[in-house]
Amino acid sequence: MSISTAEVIVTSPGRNFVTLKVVTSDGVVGWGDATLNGRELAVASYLRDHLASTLIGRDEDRIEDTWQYLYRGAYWRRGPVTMAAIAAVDMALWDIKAKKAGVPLYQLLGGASRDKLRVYAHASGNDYPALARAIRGYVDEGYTAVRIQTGVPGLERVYGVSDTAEPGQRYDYEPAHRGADGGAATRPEEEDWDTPAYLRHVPAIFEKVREEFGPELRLLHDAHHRMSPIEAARLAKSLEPYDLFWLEDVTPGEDQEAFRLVRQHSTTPLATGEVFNSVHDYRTLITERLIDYVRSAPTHTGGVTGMKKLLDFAAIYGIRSGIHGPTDVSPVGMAAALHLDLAIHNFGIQEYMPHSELTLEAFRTSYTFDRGFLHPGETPGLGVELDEEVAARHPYTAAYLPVNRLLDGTVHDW
Ligand code: EZ4
Ligand code: CO
Repeated sequence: MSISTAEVIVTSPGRNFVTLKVVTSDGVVGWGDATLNGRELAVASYLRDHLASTLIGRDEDRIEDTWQYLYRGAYWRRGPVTMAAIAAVDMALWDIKAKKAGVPLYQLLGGASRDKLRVYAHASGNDYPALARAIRGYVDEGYTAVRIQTGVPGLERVYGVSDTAEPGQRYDYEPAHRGADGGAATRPEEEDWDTPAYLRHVPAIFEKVREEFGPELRLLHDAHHRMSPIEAARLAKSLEPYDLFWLEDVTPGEDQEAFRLVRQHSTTPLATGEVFNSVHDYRTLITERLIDYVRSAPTHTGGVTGMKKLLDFAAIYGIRSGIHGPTDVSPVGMAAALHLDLAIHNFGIQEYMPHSELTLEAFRTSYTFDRGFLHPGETPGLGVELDEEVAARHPYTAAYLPVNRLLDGTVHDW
């Protein structure tokens, strides 16, 4: 048997997604996610214009060979666009293989290593009362781990804080913005940033959260790449009394050696890697044990095959998974993450930002959520199918992540 067609579907049911549909000569359909937030069409072109024709006639069962063909064979290696494109092909082939075997994908990855997957939710608020309401809502729903993002006095809009922090609307945080009236954006919006104000404010918020919610709730925080190494060290140290599950992206990840300084000063567990796209991006971080959790997602790291290489490498050093699960990873990419999470031994936690109703009308999922835990489900394959009619009703609408500036106008990391 062989691959007959490989079609790219770009759709915007609530937000933009790039999906690959692979069909075999005997009619088995496989789905892959290649969504790269704000750069969707670059990946769609890579898939359509450069990969699709090379897939036709290939044996769909040769997943590792196809991965190496696309990775080594392109000569130009790595990078977010390339690795998202490879990810979509890889996921689709794993989906097909598991459907043909009649088993959920996690069975082909070694079977379940646990019964359910602990997830963390996103709680945010511009001020403490709004944040506390959001946290309370999650605790009441059974969540055992919550990411805390707070507004900072003097800054109008801060990363990770929902514009609609009312109870019941707290899933609305979405960093990519369309243009006026929900139409196509022509350029990114801009946000402002002040590191000293942030460093003063965040520990005070965590102190209140610990006081109100007690010692057991797992607390996480995403610093989103904004600190210099010494500022990052100060933040990690100042949060130590509040016993974080992890502190994420304290400093831009491409400077791996910078984490040595943070590590020397603090025992706060560190997570990084959502913008990485291969195991090589982590080499120093992992071999020197400078982090505790790898944050890559299958969608951005060469699919199930790319992630398995990374997760196994991390496991040797006792480093665990904390797979990126924002709404800009499609339900197909989310399912790939959940099957890996269930199968690997070094699972840590899974990020969970539920998709909007509109997104879930287009992507029919079989993963399930119960009181703070997810399970990928028992449907053969990944367990997600795209309804192409719904997809066709929601055409691509340009949307971009914001650009960040310091208060004097200097461009800063977002
Ligand atoms: O900014 O997914 O941990 N989660 C994050 C996300 C990322 C977006 C970028 O597309 O940092 O909110
Ligand atoms: Co993050």
